[in-house]
Amino acid sequence: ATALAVFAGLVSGPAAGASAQAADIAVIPRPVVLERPAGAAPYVLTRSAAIIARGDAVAVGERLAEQLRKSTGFRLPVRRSGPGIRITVDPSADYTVDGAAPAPESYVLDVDRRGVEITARTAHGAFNGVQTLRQLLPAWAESPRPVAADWRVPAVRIEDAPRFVYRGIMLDVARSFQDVAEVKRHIDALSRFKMSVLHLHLADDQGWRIEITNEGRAPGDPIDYTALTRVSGKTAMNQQGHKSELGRTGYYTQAQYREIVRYARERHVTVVPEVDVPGHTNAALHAIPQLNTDRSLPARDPGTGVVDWNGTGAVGYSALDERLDLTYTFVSHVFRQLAELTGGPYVHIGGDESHAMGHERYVDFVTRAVPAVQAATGVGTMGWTEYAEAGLSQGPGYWDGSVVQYWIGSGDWVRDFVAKGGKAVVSAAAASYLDQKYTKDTPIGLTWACKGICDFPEYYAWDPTTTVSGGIPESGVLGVEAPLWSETIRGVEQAQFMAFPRAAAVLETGWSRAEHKDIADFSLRLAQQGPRWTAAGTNFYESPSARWS
Ligand code: TNX
Repeated sequence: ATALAVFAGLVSGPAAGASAQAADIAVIPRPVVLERPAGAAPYVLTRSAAIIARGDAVAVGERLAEQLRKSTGFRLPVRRSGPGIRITVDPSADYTVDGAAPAPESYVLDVDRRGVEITARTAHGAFNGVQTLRQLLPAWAESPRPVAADWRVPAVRIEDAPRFVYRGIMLDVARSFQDVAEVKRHIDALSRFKMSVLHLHLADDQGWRIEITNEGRAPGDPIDYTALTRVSGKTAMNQQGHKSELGRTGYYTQAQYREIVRYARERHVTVVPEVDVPGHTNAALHAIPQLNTDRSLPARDPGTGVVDWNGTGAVGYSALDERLDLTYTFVSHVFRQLAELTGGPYVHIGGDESHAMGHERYVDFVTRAVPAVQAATGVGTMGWTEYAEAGLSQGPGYWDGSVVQYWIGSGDWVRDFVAKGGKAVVSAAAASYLDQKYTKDTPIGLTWACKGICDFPEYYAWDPTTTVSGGIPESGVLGVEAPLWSETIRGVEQAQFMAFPRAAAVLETGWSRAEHKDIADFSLRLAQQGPRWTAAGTNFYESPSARWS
């Protein structure tokens, strides 16, 4: 609380002025409405406190209890009635968010001396309210071990709803593997900031990370899918040109992958699995001989267990053969299993940087592969910018559930894609890539996207409707994402160092209203995340752009 006094005089409100957040309340992402009733006393959580929940609120209450039992050492039973922290999920709950009808993920949170009240129409809304409550408690609330603290929650009224449903973070576990426990730590640390999508980049040139079985193979399909992980689960990025250690090898069994999906779902995070095709496919090509023809581009020998990489970011050298029927058999089988394992609304087919193929061959591939994947999975497809360049000839039905993920390139194609009914997820490399160095002195990371300083202010100062050149309408934006590529990044602590604080900036961009975004206000709120990350054991970069408390 000492640092709070220092900042109290410095709080500069957002453009809206009147609703500036008080310095001792520092919620990220910034809620739509936050009011402090004058003179109201705080709620104090004590040893005898309980969490009150029924029906769909019980699971949300149990999640909160799990964390607070660890940090407070209190028993915190989840009960059906009584005083304490009350969580209500009711599809017809009567409340408004800044005067508007409640959107699906919305919630209201009231705190006064008598207790805490979180009300939402959906469990996801209540979960969001709980993430806000965690940030109203002292930082020690994030501790994995009991701490003696003054567990007070300031009296407040919050009304909140997200601007976009898709607020994503991508982990590249292909270049360097992260195991189930590491992925769970990412889900924990990121869902605190209301991340709603975890995009897993599961296969690339350097490795294949998800078990695919031969079950349900199409008649006559000669491929042994188990070779994907048996061979390419043992390869990873090498360190050429970098100080990084060797990339980590490994893969998820289907049971482990299901465990990730279950863990994510419990925290209202949707998993979007990506297998990158037709480029970035060296790992598949060298595991499956039948995919190699004179038109596929070279499968490299992993030899030492690492795949060569020239250190400058060589990509786009590998490709599936777009003329081969078996290519589509392969793609359909892989994505059908992935969709079944995931149960989410999208599969991501990658589609980036198929440089060696040339445009025409690439368009032929996408034109045939996308409908095949949609038919095999029954869910929507996502692809990187380039896939918009090929999708233009697709027929009826194609655009429903089709999402383009903008990372770089021409805005024209993306705008056209959206105009036809597709949606965009915006993750412009220069404003959201978590693998880029913060400064030239950052010991890990790449530098190609983000020249000079690539710190949280740069990753905060953008809007998904204007970042794509020419602009896209708000209704065409599904949301935002911050991808964490791992050519140079090893394991969860290094990943957290690159993600925080920048991921918090991108997730606020996905959640908060554009007119409420204010870098001075954000920097003050961000500074107060420092002790929370420290208490939680989450690594972060102490950016000189914030005055860490
Ligand atoms: C470009 S972004 C890539 C990735 C690399 C990344 C490194 C995109 C769709 N493709 O293959 O990992 O740059 O920053």
